[in-house]
Amino acid sequence: MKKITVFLSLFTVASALLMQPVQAQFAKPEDAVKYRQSALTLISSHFGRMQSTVKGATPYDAAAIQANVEILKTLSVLPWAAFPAGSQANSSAKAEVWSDAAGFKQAQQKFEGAVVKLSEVSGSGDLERLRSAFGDVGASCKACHDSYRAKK
Ligand code: ASC
Repeated sequence: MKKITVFLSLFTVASALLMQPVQAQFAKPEDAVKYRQSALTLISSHFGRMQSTVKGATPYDAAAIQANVEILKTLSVLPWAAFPAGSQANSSAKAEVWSDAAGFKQAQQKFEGAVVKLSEVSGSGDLERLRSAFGDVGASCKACHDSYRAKK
């Protein structure tokens, strides 16, 4: 093999290895449970704090709402790597998280997409658009909880 071919092959392999996303690593199932519950708690906090604006009880500070939704967007992708098989115990996750992995994935994507849409209108100052996009995010939270979270 020519030197350049060897170099290119090694380069390709090295690049592929380097481009692997950093996988969430959990030493114990309970570490995964703690991680996802923490992320979902933060999501609930950053979602819920916009409620009074959406209800019209607090003035719509577009810059503040937009900054908050940016945080929510970052948070929205975090919980899903923390549902490794075998981590149902001591959590509210239903068996369907694993038995219906495709449906669970779809529910995540619906939520993430709704958050992206919310981020697109959050700085607009248009309360009606904010309310509608906020409602869609809430509906996606609820839909996933109805199917994949045990009732308390
Ligand atoms: C929240 C929160 C949820 C969702 C859900 C929306 O703020 O903690 O779980 O909204 O209630 O229906």
